[in-house]
Amino acid sequence: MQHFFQQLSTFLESKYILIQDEDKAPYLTDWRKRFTGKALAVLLPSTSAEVASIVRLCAQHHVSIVPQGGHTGFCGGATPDNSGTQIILNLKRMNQIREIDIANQTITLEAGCILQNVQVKAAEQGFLFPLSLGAEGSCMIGGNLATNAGGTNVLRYGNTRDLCLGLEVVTATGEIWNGIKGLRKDNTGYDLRDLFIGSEGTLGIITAAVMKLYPLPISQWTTLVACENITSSIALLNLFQKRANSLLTGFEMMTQESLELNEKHFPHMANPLQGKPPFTILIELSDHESEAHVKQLLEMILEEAFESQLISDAVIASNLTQANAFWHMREHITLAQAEEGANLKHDITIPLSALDSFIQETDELLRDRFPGIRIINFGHLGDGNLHYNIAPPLGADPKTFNASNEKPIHELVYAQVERCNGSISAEHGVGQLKLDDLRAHKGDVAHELMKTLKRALDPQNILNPHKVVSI
Ligand code: FAD
Ligand code: 2HG
Ligand code: ZN
Repeated sequence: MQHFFQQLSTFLESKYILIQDEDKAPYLTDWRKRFTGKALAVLLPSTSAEVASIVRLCAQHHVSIVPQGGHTGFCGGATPDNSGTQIILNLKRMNQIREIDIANQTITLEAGCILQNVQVKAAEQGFLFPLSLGAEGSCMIGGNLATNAGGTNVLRYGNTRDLCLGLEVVTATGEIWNGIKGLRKDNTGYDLRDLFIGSEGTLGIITAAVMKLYPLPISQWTTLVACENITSSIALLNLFQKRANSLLTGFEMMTQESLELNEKHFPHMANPLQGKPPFTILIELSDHESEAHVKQLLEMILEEAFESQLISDAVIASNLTQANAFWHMREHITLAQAEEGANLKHDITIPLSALDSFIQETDELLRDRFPGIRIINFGHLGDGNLHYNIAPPLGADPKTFNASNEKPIHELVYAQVERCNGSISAEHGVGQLKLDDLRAHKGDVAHELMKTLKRALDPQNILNPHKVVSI
């Protein structure tokens, strides 16, 4: 590899080539501490041209590349394998905002921009950048695009894919595809942009993107409501969709069991609703007219919901601090699970019409077969996206429990997902975690087509091999 490093040092400063164990260590383990790998080196380029040179060099020396952003992904996509022969290409130094186009309502930014910084920059110009997720303080736009991240605003603004108009990508042969266009219409053949979005670093390296901006809402109102069951929660969603339409920007669900776990680890985050309701729903309305308008609308819908017995209690946040506290309660469930120890995640989507039967049946099957397990079920109900996570029985050692039960639990849950015509990955992607599950659930035709694309775009299989699909 001496020749490889010699050539590398001709275009990348040595301080951006990390080869010492202590320098590489922070890049080798994912946020969940679920995956750890080894790497030949961690490379930190700052321009698309440097990324392209690295890819060409890797292609020449048959070195495979693991693209990496904030390393907050849940499926091990950004973690290298254990061979010690792969390089990690971390994009964090590519963090420039290239342009904010006011008239076009777009922002052009580099892959290493941290999501929260983008939201702040957009807000400074009076715009909303609607992508929002718990990891926004450390995940990066390139990672968001590569995973097609979802988050809490999908109901109104769509997934990351829906927010993207153009991309710049370094291909597996080290060429730069300049697709940096802020166009809302462009029917010039195959959509290359959509091919790279959600490909988790297996088809190309995203170096920059043009993303949509929206006007900042004038007023937002947040409320927590209590529902007895999932059927009334969905009826409530439909009521809000009918009465508030595009003003509805958030509709998140938390079961009592998931909030109990939250309170155990974060006691200051107690649910303000009375009587520990089975389902707590967080609803957000955003308005461009006036504060009075949206408040009145919210109160009117809640009144109708009470009268129709869809809800039994409601607390409207009286100020921004309280609204933030409601959101923190929702977002801390993931952190509470991490505090509790290793858990089994199922990031699934189910058609809303099948959600009730899915939850009732799957809960029952799991509790029968794995007595004492805790079902930490919460998520983006407005999108039919559940984080249907399983924690071991109280007192059981998570690692021991998972070692013998992980496979049968996944099989049971995914069989139920299949029965309901759902998806085994709503927003977190596939990475290395769900490689086998994807093969089993995608269907042969779709899986073969994915392999055909991978072979065509990355014939040497150097971009994130054995993630998403194995060829
Ligand atoms: P990484 O983890 O670094 O990488 C993810 C994948 O993308 C890997 O396969 C990697 O190889 C590839 N990749 C990274 N950068 C590039 C690039 N420039 N070009 C090509 N490939 C690249 N996800 C959601 O969808 N919704 C949520 O609500 C949500 N909430 C979260 C809350 C918490 C507390 C945490 C820790 C995570 C959450 N996530 C959520 C998961 C995660 O934050 C997202 O998947 C995020 O988009 C990953 O971004 P990242 O920069 O950390 O990517
Ligand atoms: C969320 O919606 C994230 O909070 C994390 O997608 C979900 O912890 C999880 O499983
Ligand atoms: Zn989520």
